[in-house]
Amino acid sequence: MTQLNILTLPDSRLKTKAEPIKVIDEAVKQLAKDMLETMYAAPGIGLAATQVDQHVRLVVIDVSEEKNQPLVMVNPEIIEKAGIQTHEEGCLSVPGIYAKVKRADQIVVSFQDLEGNQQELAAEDLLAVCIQHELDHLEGVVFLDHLSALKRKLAIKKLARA
Ligand code: GNR
Ligand code: NI
Repeated sequence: MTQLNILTLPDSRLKTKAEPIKVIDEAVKQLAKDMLETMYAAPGIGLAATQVDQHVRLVVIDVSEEKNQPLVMVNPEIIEKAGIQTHEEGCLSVPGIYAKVKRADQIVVSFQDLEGNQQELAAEDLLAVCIQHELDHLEGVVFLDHLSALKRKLAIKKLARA
């Protein structure tokens, strides 16, 4: 069991843009495993490598009730988006803060699995929210960045008080 340290705001490393993964080697596989353990322990429904200070394009997700459907995405890219949904979001890197965010309702994401096979996944509802939230982290973006300046300011104040 390896639980990784999760960066929290206002840590500026959360603003780092992640680099593509060129080779899926043992280190990448170990990082994915450690990220899954860290996500389940948190607990959370997703985790991006950025949040554990590894600036590579790797995310792990499990939105299932039973926590038995891990998804590992290497170099994920959203290739289609449709509709709009509003969902209350939280983030392990922004503890204790929750806010409604508007995102696409249906997406198609293309990625490589840990065997290097190219995959495409169509997602909607919470899974689509989570994928978009995790891909944002790889760009150095957190959900607060989607809020109005006023709401963001209030959230950051609340975070600072805690
Ligand atoms: O655990 C998490 N829950 C969550 C709820 C609504 C929208 C997005 C998320 S992702 C979050 C874990 C996290 O911070 N991933 O980056
Ligand atoms: Ni997050």
